[in-house]
Amino acid sequence: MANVRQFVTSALYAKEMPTDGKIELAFMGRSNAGKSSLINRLVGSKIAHTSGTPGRTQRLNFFAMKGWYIVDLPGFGYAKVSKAQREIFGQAVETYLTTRQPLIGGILIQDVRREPEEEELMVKKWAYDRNLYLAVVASKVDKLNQAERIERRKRLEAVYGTEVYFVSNRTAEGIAEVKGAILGLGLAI
Ligand SMILES: Nc1nc2c(ncn2[C@@H]2O[C@H](COP(=O)(O)OP(=O)(O)OP(=O)(O)O)[C@@H](O)[C@H]2O)c(=O)[nH]1
Ligand SMILES: [Mg+2]
Repeated sequence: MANVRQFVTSALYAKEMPTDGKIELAFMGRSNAGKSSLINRLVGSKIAHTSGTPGRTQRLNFFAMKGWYIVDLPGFGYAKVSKAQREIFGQAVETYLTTRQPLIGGILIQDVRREPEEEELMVKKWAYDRNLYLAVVASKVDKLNQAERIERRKRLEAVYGTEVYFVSNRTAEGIAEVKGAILGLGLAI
């Protein structure tokens, strides 16, 4: 199949987004959480730009999978871009998440060392309210030792009230499980 596992387009407004109606899964999370890195790991090649500078992804980036799209969203909670700019993409993301028809759910990525904050809990509420799929992924587990992982898993699963996938985009630990969850939706990568 042509154009699979490739960047397709970046968009802010619905009129710039794909019109073929194929299913979309949104990758969401705080800036620098590792959204783009996770996409690259799942796909097995560097299709999404990653950066040590938070706020790198400032538009909704669409990547074609086999019959569906990964949508890499701008990270929330990023303070260094201008307020006006933040409002523009914040509004665009909100409109996308609340109105987009092909969107079946999201992957919420957070740094395993952080506590979930208001935005993460809002994502959970969004999925619940819209009756959409949500998988929670804790990234950067390579930064923790075994005892810390056990403690963080307990904590994060209690806060989210659901299983949390523990991954390292550096070592690829846990990536197969996230891939399995996506495959379980009938979506092939
Ligand atoms: N050690 C470690 N570093 C990671 C991991 N995942 C991402 N990083 C690093 O964290 C930084 C941010 O990763 P990105 O994937 O660009 O994060 P993002 O969520 O897409 O960020 P924005 O596009 O700014 O919203 C980069 O320097 C990555 O190399 C991980 O699992 N382990
Ligand atoms: Mg990114």
